[in-house]
Amino acid sequence: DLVEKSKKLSAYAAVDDNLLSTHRVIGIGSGSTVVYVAERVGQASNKSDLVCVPTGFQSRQLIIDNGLRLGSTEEYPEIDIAFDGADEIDTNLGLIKGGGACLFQEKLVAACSKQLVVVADYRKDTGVLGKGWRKGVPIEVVPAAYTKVSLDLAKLGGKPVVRSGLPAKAGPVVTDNGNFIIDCDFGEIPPAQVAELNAKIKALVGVVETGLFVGLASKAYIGNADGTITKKT
Ligand code: DER
Repeated sequence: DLVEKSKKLSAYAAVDDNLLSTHRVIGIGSGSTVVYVAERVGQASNKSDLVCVPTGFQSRQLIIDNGLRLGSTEEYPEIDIAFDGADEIDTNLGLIKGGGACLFQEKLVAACSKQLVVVADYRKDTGVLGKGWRKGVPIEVVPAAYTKVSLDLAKLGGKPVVRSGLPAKAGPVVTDNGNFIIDCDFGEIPPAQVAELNAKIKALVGVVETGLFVGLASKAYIGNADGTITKKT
């Protein structure tokens, strides 16, 4: 279908344009679009020289399934280039991430990387964060703190909802790091206000990380329904 085609289009173009023979340590993100990134990296002629750092269990499986060497953030705190998906992308390349509940390790890999290239289908190119098809900013919280953080988020003007594991699992989603996810709807967040909101959320006791990625993405490849690609820097 058109969405799936645009995911593959963006991922292949991003890897073909940006993965250089000088790159050794590659960050691999989470979600359905990066499946094509791992596939394309797995086709690289110098794949045996590469080591790939995952952003969670699903990402780890993608690396293994594509015959790529697996590394960790502990071993490789400096990454040459990372490829990852996004839920929403604004005009400043600010992102909402975390739809797949992998945002902590995604932000850790992004912070370790010299450059982060985002790959996405056209539904993500919202221009302003908070307009997307998923509701809210994903926030990873320590389970013991989730009710306290929910109260604090409401005071910040948000509408917090703990992400349920249903139908797969009764009770909250538990992340690869053993934490909960709160999706908090703040409505539309103008690009100029994303950094401030991120800082306020991050300062709350019990918050591990937010799905607001500010100043981390260096490029974005958007696959369009008509088969073209929009490149943003
Ligand atoms: O959780 C994330 O941030 C992932 O990157 C995810 O949101 C991207 O989703 P998709 O590539 O499956 O659309």
